Amino acid sequence: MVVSLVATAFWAMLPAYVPNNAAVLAGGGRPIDGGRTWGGRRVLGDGKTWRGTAAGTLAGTLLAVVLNAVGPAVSGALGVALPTFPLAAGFGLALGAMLGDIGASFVKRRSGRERGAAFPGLDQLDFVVGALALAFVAAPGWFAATFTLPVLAVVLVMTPVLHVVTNVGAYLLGLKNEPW
Ligand code: CTP
Ligand code: K
Ligand code: MG
Repeated sequence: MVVSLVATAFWAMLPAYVPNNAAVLAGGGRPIDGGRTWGGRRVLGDGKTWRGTAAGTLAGTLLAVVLNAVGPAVSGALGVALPTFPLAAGFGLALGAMLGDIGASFVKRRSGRERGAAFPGLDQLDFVVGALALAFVAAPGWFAATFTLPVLAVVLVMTPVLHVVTNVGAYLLGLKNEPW
């Protein structure tokens, strides 16, 4: 029961977990805000780029396609009926994760935090909220069937833990400038 819930939650969120990491690897180039400021501060900052956003969205969407291909084998091995992703769901999770992160940067700049500054709580959940919201809009039937209340509860507890672990890992590997 618990194994099934955790496996389902993790699998369903994988297309939302990968985009931010892909953006770290692929990011750079022209910032989305084009250097513009609002109220004396950058609208988003140099950490939100077109290339990182496109790469992250593509990576998450492609991952959903790959998960669909290997899903039956993994489901069989675990004895858990893992969800499959309609294209709209994979795309919604991936783009939503990126948009949630971008929205958080907007909030951080408005509250005076420079690029890279930590905002505990927001940093760990911004992309989850964005991913779930856009998946709900893009594929409502799939969303309702997949994210039952117990699965949602696991997602909200598990994601911050995974986020901290992957970001500390990426920092130790020299891929990220800050461990958050
Ligand atoms: N990145 C990107 N485009 C995005 C998101 C991330 O290019 N939409 C890349 C940037 O190189 C960024 C790095 O991934 O510096 C780390 O992402 P993140 O921690 O989200 O950005 P920060 O640089 O910390 O900026 P912010 O304070 O705005 O979150
Ligand atoms: K972030
Ligand atoms: Mg950061």
